[in-house]
Amino acid sequence: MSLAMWSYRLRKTPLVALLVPLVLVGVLLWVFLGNEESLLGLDGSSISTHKWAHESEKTFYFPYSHMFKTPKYSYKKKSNWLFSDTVEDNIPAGHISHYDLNKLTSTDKAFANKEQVLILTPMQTFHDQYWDNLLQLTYPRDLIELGFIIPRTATGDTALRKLEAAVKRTQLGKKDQRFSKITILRQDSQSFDSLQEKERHALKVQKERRAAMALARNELLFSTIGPHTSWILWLDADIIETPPSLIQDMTAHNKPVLAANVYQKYMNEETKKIAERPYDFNNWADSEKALQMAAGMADDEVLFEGYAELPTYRTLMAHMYDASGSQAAEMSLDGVGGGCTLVKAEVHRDGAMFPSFPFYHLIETEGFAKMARRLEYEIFGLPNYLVYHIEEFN
Ligand SMILES: Nc1nc2c(ncn2[C@@H]2O[C@H](COP(=O)(O)OP(=O)(O)O)[C@@H](O)[C@H]2O)c(=O)[nH]1
Ligand SMILES: [Mg+2]
Repeated sequence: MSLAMWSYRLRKTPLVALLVPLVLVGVLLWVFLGNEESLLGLDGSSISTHKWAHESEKTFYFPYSHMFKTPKYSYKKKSNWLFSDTVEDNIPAGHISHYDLNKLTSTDKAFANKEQVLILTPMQTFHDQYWDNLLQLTYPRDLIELGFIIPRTATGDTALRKLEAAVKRTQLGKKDQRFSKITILRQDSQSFDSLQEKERHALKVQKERRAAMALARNELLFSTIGPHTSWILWLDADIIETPPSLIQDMTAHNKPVLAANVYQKYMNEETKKIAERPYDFNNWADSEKALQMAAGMADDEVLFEGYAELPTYRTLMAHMYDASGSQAAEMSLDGVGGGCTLVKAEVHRDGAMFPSFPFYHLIETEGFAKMARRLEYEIFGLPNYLVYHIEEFN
């Protein structure tokens, strides 16, 4: 049909002349773009019936099209399919990830099931022995992610420099010896620069210091936990000796929260020999007396453990060590420390965090234990399974 003819028809019957091409365009759009499903699975359908993006992809393209080379998915509708192959908002491969949390396990066979472990360490000081101990763990490193949070202080700067050097050495080494991922955060919240052991443990600074530690732990946890994380191992930067099979041993107990017994090796000045003493008193089982003390406290008061001026009569795991007993012996706990404590990721995922405020008169790791209990998770400790805190000379 010539152009003159079209303009004649258009004048005579404008409606038909306009409708024909419009219907044609409509049909073409329907053929090529019909049946688009949500790529992000946000269309309200159940996750179990949800199709993976590539399964529901119905893209038409001509063989000479550049579309063969471009990534599969786009947030943008491909309405410009005919004249332009370039889609501005391309999504790189792997950009959309689906995780079925029902299939994420944390079991007594963590190693066999290839369960991923996230080791989290708030770090004020970097100790070579901490890193060496980490490297001697026998759980496969491709199943281990590491996360650190370092205070914004002068000691933190030094720790960061040393940590980065250690990370570089390990991650540039043999490929199969590398950790699967390492995250280093600088702390956003307040920190206490280089308090000496005595000052640090003085009762009057506890509430502030432990509140700051709680914030640091939360920042670290919520920035690093992933949808693939099965377990979280809280391991303080001054834990310098653990059994090589630490992760296998602790996961084998299959407990929601499980604390190892933190001891300290020190030089006994009298015998001139290395001796051992209990270190972490935050792993405890409640007592009637402590519950009564808490009941009589003002809302914002916190009950701390391990202070003579506040006798709680709680059962301290640190004092329950029996050298002749089984390493696998368990005891039920109500409070935990963060020295070496294994947590099923679902406990944190369900919302158990480290309160920086008095929670049932408890704070930080002990408050976390209380919160986990309120979420109906059980908490255990291993009185005969020892890990060692560094000896501090101050
Ligand atoms: N991010 C961060 N970590 C800290 C801070 N203070 C201590 N830490 C780390 O937190 C953990 C526990 O602290 P620490 O002072 O050893 O407590 P203690 O063992 O209970 O006396 C250790 O790994 C420290 O290196 C801080 O202000 N910020
Ligand atoms: Mg310590």
